[in-house]
Amino acid sequence: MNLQKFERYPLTFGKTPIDYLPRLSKEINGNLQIYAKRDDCNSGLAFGGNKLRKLEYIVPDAIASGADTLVSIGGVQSNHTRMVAATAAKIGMKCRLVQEKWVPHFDGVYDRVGNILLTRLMGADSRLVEDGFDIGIRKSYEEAIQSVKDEGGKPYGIPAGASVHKYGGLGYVGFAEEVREQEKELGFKFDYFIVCVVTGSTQAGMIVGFAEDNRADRVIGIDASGTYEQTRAQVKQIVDNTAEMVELGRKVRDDEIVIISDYAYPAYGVPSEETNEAIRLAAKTEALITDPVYEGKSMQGLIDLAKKNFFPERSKILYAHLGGAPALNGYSYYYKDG
Ligand code: 5PA
Repeated sequence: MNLQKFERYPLTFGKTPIDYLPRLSKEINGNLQIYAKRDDCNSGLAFGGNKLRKLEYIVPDAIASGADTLVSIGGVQSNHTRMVAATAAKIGMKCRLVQEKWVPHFDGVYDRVGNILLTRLMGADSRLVEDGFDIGIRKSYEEAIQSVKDEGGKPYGIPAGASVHKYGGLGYVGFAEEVREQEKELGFKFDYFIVCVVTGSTQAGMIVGFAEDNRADRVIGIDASGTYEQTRAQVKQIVDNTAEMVELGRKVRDDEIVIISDYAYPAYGVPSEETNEAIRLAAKTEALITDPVYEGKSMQGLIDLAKKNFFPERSKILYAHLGGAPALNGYSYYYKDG
């Protein structure tokens, strides 16, 4: 495998810490050891998160293209658009965003706090549109690219979640390489990895990265999209493309792609009571802050699978914490009593 041949523009601090979570482990299943890889604290740029690992491999291409404006898309409380806004500010480009009504959630300040507040603060031109949830390439996104051209600018498009971009999967191949190095220092290997999946390139990158030492099927994707078929197809497409680019040397099989769809209910961006209980438990036992859209759902999945004895006794599990906490502010009513 060859990741080194790709240019990388540093946006993160470097290796992210791996933290042991003894109180959470004991609370949910005393026979397991649960750790978190803290990609939620990976950067000083606007609270960081998983998108920066991906953007590190995309920025060199954006700069080389001669663009002056990054264009991207997400929901109103998108973490991805926050990270694109941060990247644009940091590299001195403009930023145009479309933020769609992906979530049927009606908190009065939803479009003024959390991610979108930070996005606006960093100077991005963020435009709210009414279209509903879809992880694919959208008309509104293509129109945003065109609008920059019409104004004489040079746009560089980054699709939802930086996923359906030729370099979108590379960042999380790097995550797997980093974990392998950290495992040497720790003196043990992880048996399972838990990762939230929506637009797909985070899990897809991890699958390719861990295929190198035959652990691809130990990457358990917890779907938070609520559109499992589409997400799975997108993961597969990114896996195939990324495996070829990094010269994995073999095809990743279908049965090596593991995505569990049981925790995405009631809808993308809407937490269930079980999601909220998972968020509270991680916060109360480990001060680990997860959000109602993404990490709260993968935390819920981890807790439920651990309680159901999905993992053999004494398994060591690495929960990938991908960020997203700013969105909590848009959901304050759920947590008014803790
Ligand atoms: C997101 C995505 P993928 O989209 O790569 O599958 O990652 C899922 C994910 N955790 C997991 C957090 C905190 C995330 O923000 N967020 C999107 C966004 O617009 O923010 C792309 C959907």
